[in-house]
Amino acid sequence: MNTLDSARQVTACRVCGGVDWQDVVSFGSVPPANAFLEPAPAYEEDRYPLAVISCRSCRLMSLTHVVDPEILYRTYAYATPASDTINDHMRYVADVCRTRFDLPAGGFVVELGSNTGVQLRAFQEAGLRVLGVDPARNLVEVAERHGVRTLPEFFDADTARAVARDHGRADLVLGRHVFAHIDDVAGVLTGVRELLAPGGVFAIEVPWALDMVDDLEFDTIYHEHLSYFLVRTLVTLYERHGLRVLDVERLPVHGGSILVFAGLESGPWRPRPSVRELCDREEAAGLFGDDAYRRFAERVETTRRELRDLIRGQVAEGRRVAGYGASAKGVTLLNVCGLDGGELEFCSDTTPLKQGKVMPGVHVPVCSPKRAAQDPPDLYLLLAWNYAEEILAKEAGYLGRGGRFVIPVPRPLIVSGETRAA
Ligand code: DWN
Ligand code: ZN
Repeated sequence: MNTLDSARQVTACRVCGGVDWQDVVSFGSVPPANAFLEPAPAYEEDRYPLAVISCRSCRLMSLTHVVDPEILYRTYAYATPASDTINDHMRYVADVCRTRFDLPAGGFVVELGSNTGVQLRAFQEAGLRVLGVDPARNLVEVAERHGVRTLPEFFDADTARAVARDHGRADLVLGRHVFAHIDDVAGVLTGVRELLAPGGVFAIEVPWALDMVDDLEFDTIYHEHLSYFLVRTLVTLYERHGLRVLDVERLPVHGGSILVFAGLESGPWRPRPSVRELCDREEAAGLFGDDAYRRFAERVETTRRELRDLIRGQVAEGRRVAGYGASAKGVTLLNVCGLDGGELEFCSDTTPLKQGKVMPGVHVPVCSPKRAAQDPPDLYLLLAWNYAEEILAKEAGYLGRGGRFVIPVPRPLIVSGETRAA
């Protein structure tokens, strides 16, 4: 298939309609990061251009191409991992959403992109009524099995109206790491407006573009992530759609995220100082001018080269290297750094859906951690670096036996038992 038949090239900015774009980075053509494949002697894969541009009017960073979401999400390989870090985080999100804007006891919570329903279960346990909306049929099945009612749909204005009609207005609409995946943000915000109760709150968690630029998290650039948001860009977007940003909290998950609370313009809440404070930090970091993005692109090039040279050097010296965590970021990192099955023997991952498959583009086989532990490599490239603390603690035995990890960003860093103890 000509892959461009199933991808749309972005012309006008999805936030402000602007057409004056700065080119930021371009990684050539790459397969979708969650398109894991059955092992085969040869592969034919769809690849799509992967490049980021920045709107000079509102400073939305956007991908240049939008892959058809039916291709990306109907069957989805990313299921919320069994991780203390993410479980604790989800409990925190449930608490903060319940308390910060007085969510009524027994209120109604709708989550977009609810995956296997782990986040919603935290609300259920607190006595709230919940409904998930997620297009991935394989994940909806899991959520339903765990007692979380979930519609197998993309969230849009029609879905929102149907939910309001069948279940009533929502006190909280939540979208964790899903809003940056949406092309038609206007349609979704129309739906949110129609679904929210008058005093209701719309909360999203997205990677913060300032953290992404500062910490050089270029591996979070893949086809699912259409937008890289600054707080100020979200303020602009919401204002255009009858919503108001009320509060923003920085959180460490996924390399630095923001939890952004918003309400209806006509609602009872007023913005808190955090909104202005974070906009000021973005301004101070120079993110409303071209230079910051030019510097980002230069630094990305340096890290790409350093990582490739480091890993190839280790292999040339006879060391065995494998990946740890077949994350979407990891797939991107390997593809854009030119590392593949020639360098990495395998990649260990806890997700049953990924085990036994090969990683898109680079065809590194994915195996279970148990299998990996039977024949561990000399060096693990930590492709799930956002869980570094948890993973390094879990792998203390491996480190103690002389094993090492490479944390790839912002600059490749080798961690051994000794450096960790120091
Ligand atoms: O926005 C998105 C984020 C939030 O989640 C999505 N578009 C897709 C996904 O991105 P990701 O795949 O980069 O997410 P994670 O959570 O960083 O992926 C970690 C991977 O590592 C999972 O496949 C599970 C695996 N893992 C592991 O093998 N051992 C994770 C932990 C904690 C472990 O100990
Ligand atoms: Zn714009």
